[in-house]
Amino acid sequence: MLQQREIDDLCAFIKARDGFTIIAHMSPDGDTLGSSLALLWLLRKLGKQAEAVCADPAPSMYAFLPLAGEVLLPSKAAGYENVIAVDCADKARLGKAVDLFEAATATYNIDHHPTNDAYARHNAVDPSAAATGELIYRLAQSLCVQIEADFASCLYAALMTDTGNFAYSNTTGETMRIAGDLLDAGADGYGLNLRIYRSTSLERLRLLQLAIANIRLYREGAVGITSLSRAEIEESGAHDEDTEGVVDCVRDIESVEIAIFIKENGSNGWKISLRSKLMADVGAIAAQMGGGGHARAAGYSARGDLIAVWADALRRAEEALA
Ligand SMILES: [Mn+2]
Repeated sequence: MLQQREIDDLCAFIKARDGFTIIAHMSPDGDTLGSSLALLWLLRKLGKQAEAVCADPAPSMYAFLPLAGEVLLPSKAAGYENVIAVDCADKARLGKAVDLFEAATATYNIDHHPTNDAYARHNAVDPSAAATGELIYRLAQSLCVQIEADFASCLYAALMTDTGNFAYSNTTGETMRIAGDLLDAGADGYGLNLRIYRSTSLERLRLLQLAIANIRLYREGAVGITSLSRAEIEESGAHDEDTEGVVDCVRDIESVEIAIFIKENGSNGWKISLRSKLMADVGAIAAQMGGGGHARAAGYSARGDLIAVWADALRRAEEALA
């Protein structure tokens, strides 16, 4: 857990300055968006000038989050002198927003990824936190800001998505205590659950149907792999973001310890998502391949034909099980 002194340093940084550009990571998820929007709300509550920036547009499932309409593409950003990166494990995760980071006079890195390489001038990194949202919550507490419903919903979404709806092994008592406080402050927990977890299109189900048909099991079912080509994604009529969750489908198979989903990105480019259930460290596999993540959830990119990428991922998974 982050020392209170480290949270106090972050408070002092914010109090002493004005003009903040918050940067969420590329291909944004619920934690980076919810945490960035909550931080934007917090800074404005303190009377500070602030903006939130992301290299990629937010997926439509997060468009209903309070302040979500204010997330700017890097080209539209004012670029304030103080930059705070949120939930970004390394500089590359800033994507095109990296120019704003490089141009800043002061930089802060608030994150919870164990692979974080402390790339900013100031770093507040806590791998024991289930979500970066937990750190933003502690920041609000330390700044003595009375939290309101909008802030609470953004942070609840951050915690909810990084813990798989408060179900993954990273969910701690602290996570639940914070979530409880957020509900008391007016977070729309049920509404967020409906929108994020219980809402799907028929096209997405058709996409899952294709992904499920492609599943192959190895090592007495301990390794499960599937893939989706561009053609299959297009055939289903689903959006690219609908591939989120495919890897979890594979992991849910009873015998599977390591689940792998290989998605075609562009010409001969593949994005590999990894999950493990109990023992295997898939973060280590991703790190070998220049990717990142945690022991239970990680990812990397690869080039080449599908057969080679598949065989390589299988070999690494087998090694991780050994
Ligand atoms: Mn996160």
